[in-house]
Amino acid sequence: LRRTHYSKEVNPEISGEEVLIMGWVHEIRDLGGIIFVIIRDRDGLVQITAPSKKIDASILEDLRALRKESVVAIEGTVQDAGKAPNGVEIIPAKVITLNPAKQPLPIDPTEKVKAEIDTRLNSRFLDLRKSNVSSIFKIKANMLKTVRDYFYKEGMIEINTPKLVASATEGGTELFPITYFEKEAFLGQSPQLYKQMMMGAGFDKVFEIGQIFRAEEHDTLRHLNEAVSIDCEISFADDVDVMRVLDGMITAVLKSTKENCGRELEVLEYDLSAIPEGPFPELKYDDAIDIINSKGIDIEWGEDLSREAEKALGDTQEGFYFLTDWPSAIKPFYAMPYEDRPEISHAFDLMYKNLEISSGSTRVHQYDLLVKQMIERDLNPDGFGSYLKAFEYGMAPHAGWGVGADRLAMVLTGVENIRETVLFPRDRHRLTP
Ligand code: ATP
Ligand code: AMO
Repeated sequence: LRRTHYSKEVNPEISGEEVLIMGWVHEIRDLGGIIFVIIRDRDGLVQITAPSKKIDASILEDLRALRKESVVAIEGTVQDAGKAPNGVEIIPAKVITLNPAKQPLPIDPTEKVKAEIDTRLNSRFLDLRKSNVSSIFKIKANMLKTVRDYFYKEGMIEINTPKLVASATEGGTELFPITYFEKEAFLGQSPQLYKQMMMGAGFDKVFEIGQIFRAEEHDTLRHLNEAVSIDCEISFADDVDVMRVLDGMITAVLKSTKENCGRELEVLEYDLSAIPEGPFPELKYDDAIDIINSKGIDIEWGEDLSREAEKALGDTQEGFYFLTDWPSAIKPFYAMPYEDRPEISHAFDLMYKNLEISSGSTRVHQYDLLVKQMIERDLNPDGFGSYLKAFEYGMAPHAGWGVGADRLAMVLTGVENIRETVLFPRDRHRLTP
């Protein structure tokens, strides 16, 4: 028994041919004189049409015995049919159930009955059979491929750094502690320290696409406890240089989504907004504070943007924009302060409306300044020995950023809840499936 065609390959061009398709029973309509069965595979739907006068009684019986979401193989002849998906139907000659689905189903993949996201996630394998759900992951896969192609074209080397680590990297978010034999260890929050050490290793330009773990207690539509981060680090570069690498990457991703994922966007009923060309607009932190204050939101210079502030600011911006020149005190120890105005740093965030997509900066490459900045943030330099060592023996000046891949996928698909962009999301309450 061997599949000959995917559903999308069953089209009027092969009318008259014998085919064998395999997939899931999407729908059964028994009108007495005629039975319609819709079969679904990864790529779409195909209709099986069985007029009782023309078809063997035993085949009609097999069709009537089918249950929704069972896995089947159907052999038959393709013929033109205006009203069917793809403009063709299959007249069945053989119907084989490869694996029956238990009934009733925990959720309805045809979406006649809508389910809440929690119910859907509990039966995620079934939920993922829906084309509007799988479309998100096809777009995300295309995004990751485009990102990789872009980095390779830019001459960057792909790296994999440890996710079992000995210390924190990002202030503010919490770490997940684990037991590492007789030592305490943590799940990595960011490849930050390792990608910087690679600048000391002379790799010049590196990138990594990998999991990050953050013990964020709060439950929002944009935070996960396990996320995917797209990280890059470039030697002999500053914040402005890496901002151009970043907006170049975002533009490449937007273009390729429009080019390669038209069908998926259609299924999602999402019209990807106009693709920005050239450098994205920049807004200084100082000016952002003025705008936010002018909207009646009280926020002092030096504070991080509250959710309310991000929203008010986002309302005044179109699409992607950089927030630059952040107060040094609210940026991590590795961000480079301005020489003439050390209270602000060469650090930026990339925003899409009110959603933070990326953070980056020119990094501190001088050992003494790095240690000073750690101490100012109540971090003990002793805990960073192997990282700091790389700054004593010839560290190239460098800059870089990290993009939340799942957040970027939200922008590409128009979904409001970050959980929609992750196959098996990990949030404050969910550790299974
Ligand atoms: P980053 O990756 O830099 O942490 P982010 O987009 O995750 O960026 P945060 O800085 O974590 O954003 O938080 C942005 C805003 O989200 C905060 O200023 C606050 O309004 C809200 N927020 C953060 N932490 C919490 C929390 N524990 N509970 C509720 N809201 C929070
Ligand atoms: P930051 O902490 O801002 O910076 O993280 C970078 C980007 O990762 C995404 N992100 C998340 N996405 C989902 N859930 C989360 N809990 C979560 N936390 C972060 C966001 C964010 O902008 N080392 C620096 C990057 C650098 O400077 O190179 C860092 O980790 O989109």
